[in-house]
Amino acid sequence: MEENTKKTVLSCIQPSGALTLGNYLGALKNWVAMQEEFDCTFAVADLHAITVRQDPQKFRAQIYSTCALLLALGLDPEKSTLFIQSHVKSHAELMWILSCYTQFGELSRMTQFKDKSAKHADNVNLGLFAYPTLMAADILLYKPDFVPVGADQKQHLEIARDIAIRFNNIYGDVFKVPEPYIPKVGARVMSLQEPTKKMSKSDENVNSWIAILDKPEDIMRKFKRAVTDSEARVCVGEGRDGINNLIGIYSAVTGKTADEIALEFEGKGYGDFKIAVGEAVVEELRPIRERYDTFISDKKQLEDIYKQGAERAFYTARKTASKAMKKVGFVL
Ligand code: ATP
Ligand code: LTN
Repeated sequence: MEENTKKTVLSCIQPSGALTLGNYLGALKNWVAMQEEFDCTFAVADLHAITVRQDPQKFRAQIYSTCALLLALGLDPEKSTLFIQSHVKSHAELMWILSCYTQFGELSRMTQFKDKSAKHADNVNLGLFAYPTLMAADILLYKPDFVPVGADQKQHLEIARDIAIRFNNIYGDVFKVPEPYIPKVGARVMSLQEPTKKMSKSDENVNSWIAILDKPEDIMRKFKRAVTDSEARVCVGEGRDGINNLIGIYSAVTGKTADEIALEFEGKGYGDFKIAVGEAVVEELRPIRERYDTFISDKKQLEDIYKQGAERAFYTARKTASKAMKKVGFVL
């Protein structure tokens, strides 16, 4: 009974590399918290990940690893639906339909497309361009009330909303128009080496990002090397990107406010502060790493979980995809 009254949530993450502290604080930590209050569906977006080249063996390992990590973080298959995107065929199916209701112009304006096509100039493929339409299909299939994403994905969510509204205007009430759910604290974690850029697992400089599964000594080393400024005062300030970022991370992990942090480190140098941030992050991630080891070593259990998840997801997705196709005029 209670289930029916809960608001619904949908989000996905790409298995495109080692997940970072940015992914964790900006997105995943929130997913875990949300499953208490909402009826949640979460997917590993493998279809999205092949918009850039993947080595098949590494890719397969990363898909398993992402599933195990989501479970280690605390996603509970009893409470939430957890599945692999490509296992539910409706995503690719609805994407094609929606692509006929997505305009070339609106996709051309996407910041991520501009960034990624500059970065992979030798492979500016149709999938990379159409990426937001697949994301719209992911979302609209499940009629969620909220879609938690980091700030960098807001533009894509806007397109999903625009497509839904456009489709509904023609065919009636088919899709729910979802709301973004962007966490306030730790919403954007920046690179430890170039703090004006977001922390990204595809950054070639490994010292610029922390992986959730990094060893404690690597985490400490990366924080000690983090770029700051010459002011040597632990407090938030305009243009002090490095220190602002470290304060943001410390705040997201400990729950302390920026003012409390400034007070705690009054009269102390950056060296002490960096060690404190490193230690707080190590302790936050330690239990996750331990649980990950258990999940990744039991393939059978992992398989049972994602297969059951796909069955549950397909039940909802199939209904929405069929409704959309019927409205367009397909013979079903
Ligand atoms: P890539 O570096 O390959 O572009 P990514 O690290 O941005 O990938 P995604 O799979 O695109 O990872 O993002 C997964 C989720 O994590 C998204 O909701 C995104 O907004 C969030 N996220 C990614 N990086 C950060 C960051 N530095 N700070 C906060 N949230 C982030
Ligand atoms: N593009 C997203 C991943 C993603 C997603 C989604 C997020 C794919 N489909 C649907 C929310 C809802 C990203 O985080 N890079």
